[in-house]
Amino acid sequence: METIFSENHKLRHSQTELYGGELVYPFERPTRAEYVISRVRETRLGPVSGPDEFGMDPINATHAPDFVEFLQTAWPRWKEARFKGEAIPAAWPAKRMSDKRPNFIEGQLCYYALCADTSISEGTWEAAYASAQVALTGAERLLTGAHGVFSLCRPPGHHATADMFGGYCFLNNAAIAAQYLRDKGAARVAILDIDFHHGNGTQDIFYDRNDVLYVSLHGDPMDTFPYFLGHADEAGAGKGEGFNLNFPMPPDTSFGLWRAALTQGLERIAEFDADMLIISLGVDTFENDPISFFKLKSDDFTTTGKDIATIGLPTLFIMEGGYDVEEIGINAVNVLQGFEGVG
Ligand code: Q9C
Ligand code: ZN
Repeated sequence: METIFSENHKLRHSQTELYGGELVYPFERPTRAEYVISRVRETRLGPVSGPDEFGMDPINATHAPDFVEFLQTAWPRWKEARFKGEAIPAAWPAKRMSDKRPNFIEGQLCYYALCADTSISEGTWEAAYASAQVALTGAERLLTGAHGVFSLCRPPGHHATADMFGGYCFLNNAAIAAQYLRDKGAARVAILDIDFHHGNGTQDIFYDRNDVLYVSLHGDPMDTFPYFLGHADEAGAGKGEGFNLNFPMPPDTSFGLWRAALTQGLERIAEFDADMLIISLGVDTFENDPISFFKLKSDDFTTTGKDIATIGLPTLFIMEGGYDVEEIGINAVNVLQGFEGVG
């Protein structure tokens, strides 16, 4: 399987994450992508290519142009305002407040943030842009006949909505890729999100549509981030009703329960008759992940890839979460090798 990868991921090197009342070194750090690309090379998964250039149009097809312009300019504007640290949002248009967009950069930062865990820092836009191009290049490979391709995106994307960043995400790589496939002629695209966290951004972007099916397996939002979306009764709206399917699961969920949800999700995708499948590939379901509470073991990721292969769709794997430990490389590549029938 071919891997698409950009060294520009390194331009995202924020030093601060607000976590448990402290400013810590972010869990979403450059070594994550290095663990994964090292494992891709070590296992000789296949060729590694840089991204092609698709420009801004496919980004603006999914995201609000004012939000994209904000992301592009946020860091220089923050510096101009002479704040000492990285740009961390700390106010919200909370219950019964105004939704008017403020003028000052700090106000706009809060306006476009979904939470306070994700600092904007130097190079963030450039890395997010490159990550989206990596996803688009993977999508293009499917259109030209690839059966499986791996877009090693960093930063991740599935928490980003059309007009909000957060949860370590800025541009929604999977959504951008899905929209691109639709615009280039795929009639129906399915997104299966197996990251530990619910992909609130992806769900929100496609919630009222019946041409993109969103299926997610994740930690119950009653117990974990993103807390305010991802419940089982969120089924889609309008003509999108029935095209959103959530499987929230409790703390300590092990592979047996998780795989039963996977099987049901894959059945729904087969019934949907998708032309192409996008996997939001988070490996933070791993038992030793530092911020998550599922109990998958490394071999379970191979089984997951095999299960995904059974529905026989051209599949684009897009990297999402998975933190701290070297096993994120092993686990991500296990899914890909399982899919290819190697593991
Ligand atoms: N204690 C992805 O996996 N952290 N993002 C919130 C709550 C948010 C994870 C902290 C974790 C976001 C792509
Ligand atoms: Zn995650």
